[in-house]
Amino acid sequence: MLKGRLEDDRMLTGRGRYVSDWNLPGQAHGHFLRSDRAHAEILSIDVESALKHGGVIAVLTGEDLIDLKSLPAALPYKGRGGMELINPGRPALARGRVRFVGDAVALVVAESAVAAQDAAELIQVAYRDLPAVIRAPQALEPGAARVHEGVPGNLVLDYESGDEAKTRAAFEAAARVIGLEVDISRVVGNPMEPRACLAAFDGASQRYHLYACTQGVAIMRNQLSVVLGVPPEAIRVIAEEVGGGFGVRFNLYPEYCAALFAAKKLGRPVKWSGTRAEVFLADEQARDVRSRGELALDAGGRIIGMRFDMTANLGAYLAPTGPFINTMGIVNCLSGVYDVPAAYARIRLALTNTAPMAAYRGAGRPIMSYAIERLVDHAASELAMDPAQFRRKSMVTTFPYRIAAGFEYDCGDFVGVLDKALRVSEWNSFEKRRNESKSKGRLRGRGIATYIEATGAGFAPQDQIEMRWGEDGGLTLYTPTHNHGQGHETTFAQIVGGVLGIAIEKITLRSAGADFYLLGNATGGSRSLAAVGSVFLLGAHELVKKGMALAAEQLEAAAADIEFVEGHYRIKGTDRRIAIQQLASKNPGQLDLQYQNKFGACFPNGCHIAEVEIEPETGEAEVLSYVACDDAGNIINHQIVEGQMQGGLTQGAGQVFSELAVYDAESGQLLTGSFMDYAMPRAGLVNGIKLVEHPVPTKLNPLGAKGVGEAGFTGSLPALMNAVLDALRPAGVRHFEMPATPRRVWEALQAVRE
Ligand code: MCN
Repeated sequence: MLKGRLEDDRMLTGRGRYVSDWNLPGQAHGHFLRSDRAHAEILSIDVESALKHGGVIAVLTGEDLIDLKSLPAALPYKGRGGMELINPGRPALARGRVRFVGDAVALVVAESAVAAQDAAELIQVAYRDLPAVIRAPQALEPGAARVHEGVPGNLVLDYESGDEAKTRAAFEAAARVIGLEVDISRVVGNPMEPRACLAAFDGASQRYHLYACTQGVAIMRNQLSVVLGVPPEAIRVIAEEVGGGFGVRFNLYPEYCAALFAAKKLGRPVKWSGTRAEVFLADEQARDVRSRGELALDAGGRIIGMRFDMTANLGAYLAPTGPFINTMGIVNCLSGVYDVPAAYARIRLALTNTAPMAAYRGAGRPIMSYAIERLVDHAASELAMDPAQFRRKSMVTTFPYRIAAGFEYDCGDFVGVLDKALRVSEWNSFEKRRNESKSKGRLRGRGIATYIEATGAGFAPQDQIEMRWGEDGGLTLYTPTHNHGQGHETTFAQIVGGVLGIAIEKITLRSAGADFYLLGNATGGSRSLAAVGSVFLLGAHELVKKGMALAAEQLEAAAADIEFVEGHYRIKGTDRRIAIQQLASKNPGQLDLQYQNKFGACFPNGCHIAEVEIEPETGEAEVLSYVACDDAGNIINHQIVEGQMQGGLTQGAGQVFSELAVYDAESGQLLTGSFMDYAMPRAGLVNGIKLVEHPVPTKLNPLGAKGVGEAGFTGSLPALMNAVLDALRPAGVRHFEMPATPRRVWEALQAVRE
């Protein structure tokens, strides 16, 4: 069995080339001056002193960048009553107004990064402060301060999904209605590598070159083409190693546009390496949705209707994918794993004076799974029913199943997944463990959550791949996706190597883009394996076919007499054969292949069960066990999938137990702008992890695979919070919002004691 991943050796020995490792001759360095206030009119910007500072080459402000277009953000669908998304636009540098703390106001370009930073401090900006709005519900209140003049009531879209009237009728007919309001808290993605870029313009070819952190070069090139107003062919985007994406490296950012503009204007490459503080202030953030959910139940306790009323915080400007993530991204599995005849969701998308919001691991799906599974759990508790049995009553059992609003689930075994999770978690003996904890003065809770995801359908119409042979018989695979921790170099090589019968060490994976482009989707939506991996599978078979005629010529036989066995073309019934690598070496270029196809969404699902123990005197919670039973269809690499699940569920635990991005409600300052105030999860946070597979292969792609990259997060967010609530309920706590930090838990317990 393969030990580790192909990419590990390079990464662990410091041979990965991240964005800041790139340098170009004659490069200058950039530093961004950022707004220190949430909302203000820019009265004047005095750059005189900065320009006089040693080493400074230029200072650019929004007015200098007037020729750049707004960053794009659009939706292919409308909202309630045909409402169109309002995009107020986002300039690369603030123009006239700043709208959140961290909004880039000026770009200083100097001979060194230090000189650029020092000079930025000499820029005098005269502001006239304006009132700021921070949370979405407040932004939507009548009379709230407007973030953009062109967006009345700060509402960019009133979105709906499902059948409102049918759902209303289901609620009218219900024996009982149970509701719950929850906050899906705001988080900062925090990849290991802060954002960085190296921007250059080649006057001879009139082409822009951008080295940047990205989850896919093709999407960044297309978004840049809109802002720069040049065709995509005039832009080259290069990314080798990217230190984590987690969704917040999917979109184009304004800093990259400003740096490219400066590089062209100044005739010198411009390099910018952001800091952790800038990650907190100016990376896209995520979640921050308030959801009021309701279940309609029949007399037997079966769910007959589900509805949600949500407000989503989109930040100060629309991030390119922000509106999608906060509409379709949330509701596409609106009723979860449940067979609910009537479902409806309304989501109001509001602008606020905070950092723009878009994707973060799960991209909307954890919002839905959290809203559903907290609500379902609450209902079970209200009805004094076992939460697993309550869920089982309403689960989808026959496939294909079209949910009331959204996709058709092609296959699954939700009840089987639930039963396996119950068994492995020793569900039935929980009371014994709870009593043991009680005897030690601790509160033990058990949380269960089911989830289902529609993994990314993909924005691009096709996924193209290419395979090129080297002289040494090595094969290079080119892909539109980008590998930044998911292990694609290993799994894609396993797929292609398996078909071609060549050792995976002979296969290299590259993101297309450095010298040519492939049409296709970036890494996102946990679709790389199921969608692009499937194209590699079919492409590899196509490549074998392509070699038949060449092999026949080589072996001096009729093509019909050739077969392909274990990496060799062989004349049937003889031992005369030639290895595919040898054939490729002898015929340079002739066995290379470009291939394309498109595979859309599929539906990974699972049931997660966690047990937590809380020390009431300190409020500290410990995750004692975590069972994740997941249906990821056929699995290519079990070790990588385990890693993805562990990473995802620990990230979810981070949001449940410690992470929270807080803006001051009055001043709009980010109060959690560093790791001193924003606590990332650590490896020991979730103990006793047991990962159980329950594969139901899908026919939606030739691998029969479903995505796993985000599943851990989507399952763990509600499972862990349900466990916390289950521990706190017997002590009298009825309502509790994330994060379950010791202080907040202690305060909640204290409040009921009092
Ligand atoms: N895999 C498999 N069998 C399956 C499904 C997946 O062997 N049935 C393997 C794949 O081949 C791949 C890995 O598991 O090596 C994840 O595959 P997939 O579910 O297709 O997800 P993507 O590769 O598209 O990754 C994207 C997903 C997302 S959207 C986020 S966000 C995220 C995540 O992956 N960001 C990550 N995991 C991350 N992991 C790391 N280390 N860093 C990030 O930034």
